[in-house]
Amino acid sequence: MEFTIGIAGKPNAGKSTLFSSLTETMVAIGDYPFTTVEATRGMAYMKDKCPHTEIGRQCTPRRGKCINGIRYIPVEMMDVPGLIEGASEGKGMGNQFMDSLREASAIINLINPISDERKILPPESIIREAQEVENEIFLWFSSRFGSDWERFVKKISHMNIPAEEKILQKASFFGISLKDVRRIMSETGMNDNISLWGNEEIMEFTRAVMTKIRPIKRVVNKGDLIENTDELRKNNLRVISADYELSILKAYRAGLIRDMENISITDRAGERQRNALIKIREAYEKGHIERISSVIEDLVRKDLQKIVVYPVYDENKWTDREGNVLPDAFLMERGDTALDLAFKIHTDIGNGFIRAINGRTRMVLGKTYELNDRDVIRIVAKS
Ligand SMILES: Nc1nc2c(ncn2[C@@H]2O[C@H](COP(=O)(O)OP(=O)(O)OP(=O)(O)O)[C@@H](O)[C@H]2O)c(=O)[nH]1
Ligand SMILES: [Mg+2]
Repeated sequence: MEFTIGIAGKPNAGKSTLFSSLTETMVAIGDYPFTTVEATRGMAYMKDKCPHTEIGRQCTPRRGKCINGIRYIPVEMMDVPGLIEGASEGKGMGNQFMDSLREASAIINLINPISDERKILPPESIIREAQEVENEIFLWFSSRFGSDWERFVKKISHMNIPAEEKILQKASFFGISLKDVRRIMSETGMNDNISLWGNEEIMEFTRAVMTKIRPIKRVVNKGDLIENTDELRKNNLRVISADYELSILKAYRAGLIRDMENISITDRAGERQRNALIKIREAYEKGHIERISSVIEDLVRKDLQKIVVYPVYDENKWTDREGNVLPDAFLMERGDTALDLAFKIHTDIGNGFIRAINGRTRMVLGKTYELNDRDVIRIVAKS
């Protein structure tokens, strides 16, 4: 899986609760620190209005699902053990699992707004909690990125490759691409002779990776316990309730609600269940807290600048060779071209690219055509 969102945060923040609700897999949840002892992966979904509604034929997704015209595009989630101050030096659950965070395309920094004394923290403390976690991740990344620097410099000094490719030799630690390296170098104006980098440059590069390529989203959990979330939201913090999300999932599974979006209650819910669900629904309607799905949607579409593209083999019927309607939904980067899509489908299709065709307008598109969100595209290639 190439696209993963990691859920990081201090112990007890509710990471596993959130993970369970998103991936519909039950993992250990506990009111004590370090319930989770290793990174766990699972599948969640990002929603998109499925283009199949435009042609009136139900799609057949190869991966993910489509319900009531909403396409659920797979996004991998990673639940990570709690991070504490000093984790980058091996405190708490240590740091071996922090390595798994570098495989994440983005990180949700889940913040617990409740103190050890079970009081609601003031906004300043909540922000400080968020900074501490980010600092630990930063320290871990920069120390690992900067490790064995002299040997690395010696190794590349004999290599006859462009400066940015030299940087990539080391930066591949972050799993980033040459395109990412180029972007960082042009936006930071750092010296491109990596042989001359010292501690300062190592930290600057790490920081650029964490802000530009691997964004960290601050999300305050347990919003169900916070009376007024205005101040938090004014400080650019998103407020959710993993507990409510999990209740909604359970209610849906038990047939107490018709759908997970609108929380429309069925006759199967008893009075107590109905009241609990109404309370949950009202919290969202008041805008006091928001659904995790909209946080993830913003993370993917706005912070990571992703778009969804639907490749097809038949531009008229929007099917693959076997007649499956809109079988794939790819997350691509804004700015990616028709050629990038061809390579994403298969290296041979990329190498044999002849032209692309827009499934809506039937217009012929060249290699450099810049993909739009929700494009339906056929690639014609030499076979
Ligand atoms: N009120 C409330 N409690 C929550 C919420 N989310 C989680 N909790 C509770 O917080 C406690 C910790 O939840 P976990 O999901 O185990 O937390 P974690 O971040 O995975 O903890 P570690 O694995 O120890 O790092 C549990 O008692 C949960 O029931 C929430 O949104 N609201
Ligand atoms: Mg946990």
